[in-house]
Amino acid sequence: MSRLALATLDGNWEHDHTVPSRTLYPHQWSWDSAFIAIGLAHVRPDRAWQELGTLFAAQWADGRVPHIVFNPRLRVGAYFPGPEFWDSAAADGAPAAATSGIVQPPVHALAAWLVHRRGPSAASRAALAELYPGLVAQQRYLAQRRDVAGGGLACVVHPWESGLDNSPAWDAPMAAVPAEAETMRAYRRHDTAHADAAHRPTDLDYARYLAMVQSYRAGRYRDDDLADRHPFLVECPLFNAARGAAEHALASIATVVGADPEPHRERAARITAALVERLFDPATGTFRPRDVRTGRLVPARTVLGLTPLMLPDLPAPQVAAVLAEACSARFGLAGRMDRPLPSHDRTAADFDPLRYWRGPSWMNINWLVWRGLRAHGRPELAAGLRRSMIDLVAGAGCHEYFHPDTGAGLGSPAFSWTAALLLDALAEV
Ligand code: 9WN
Repeated sequence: MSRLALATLDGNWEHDHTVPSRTLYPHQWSWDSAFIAIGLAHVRPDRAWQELGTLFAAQWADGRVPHIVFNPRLRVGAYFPGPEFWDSAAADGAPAAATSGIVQPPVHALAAWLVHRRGPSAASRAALAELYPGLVAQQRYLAQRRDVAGGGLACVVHPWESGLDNSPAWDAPMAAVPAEAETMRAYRRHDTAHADAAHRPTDLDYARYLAMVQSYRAGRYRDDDLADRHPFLVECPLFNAARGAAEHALASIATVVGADPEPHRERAARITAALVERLFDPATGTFRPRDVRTGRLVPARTVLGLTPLMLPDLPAPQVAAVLAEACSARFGLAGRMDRPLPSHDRTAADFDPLRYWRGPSWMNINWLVWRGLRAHGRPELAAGLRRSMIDLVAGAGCHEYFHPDTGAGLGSPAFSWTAALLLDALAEV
């Protein structure tokens, strides 16, 4: 199995980065590269550092790490929306490389720390020292430019920033974004040429995705006055838990590179407190995204609500609540479980086992929860989840996502983060 994973990563290597998938996603993606680096650390450590280095070479002057770095060698139309749609060159502080203007969950500091920990050496310490200022700037950007509500949490301005594009979590806030499916007649979607359209977001979803990019792009991707002019502003539990986990990782990195870990610990504590304060609903015992435009928590109970478990300092009552939700029939976590966690509540009326982030199981989310279970001293549950992840890939291969009941592979068949995180799961007992 590790041979298949390695072959998948090697096959997706592209001169200085790894593509998530040769067909569907032929450029470099931000959080994919972090997960990929975690896996590469086991088999190709030099490449792990190069992966992160290439991504951070495209960091914007304001600290944002773009969600896509476009490969200039590819033909126009290799992915939609491509560099011409994003037009990053027209924005202040954009790098020389063409990129998107939005971000993804900041899991990179955690990745850098894990890559180093896998094989500490003079070279890994030098790599950490080189990345550290960029990782700090990434966090500063999110804290200072994206805290639209002023409560200590960063907003996502687009569902693509969450990484869980068409999660039912975004249905309510997306409904307020004016757009019509017919707009898509003017464009050519790339995803539906390579994957089953019935598994992908709909044309109406895509029309709204484009409208949100156009709104942000019209302001040259500036973040001032977002509350007055942007149609989608949501505080996401996964995105903010990743920020907190990043500060914990930065505290560890700081001790290696000779910086002060204390400010990172303080920020981590503030993020965890804000997450509990703003996104935990005591009535249902769940973490849910907050729509900043309406002030309300979204109704859907998705797997996003389990991800704060990745925070080592999550308070005991919230740990207990997340575990109760995870072990309920909604998600099915257990010491012995047939399939990993689905992306959405199995008991919900809109649970869809085939459509992208609306039901299928994904390795990265399961991996994040697995780490959380270990951090919070639940080895039995962690072992059950790990076994289910390994069995899934053993049965279906390194697919992008999986049918949550049958385990059948869906989406791209040679997907990088599935391969990378499998390597990590295999290595850590
Ligand atoms: C848009 C690359 C990316 C992942 C996301 C996943 C999907 C893109 C798309 O693919 O999003 O960014 O075209 O659907 O949702 O998490 O980073 O693998």
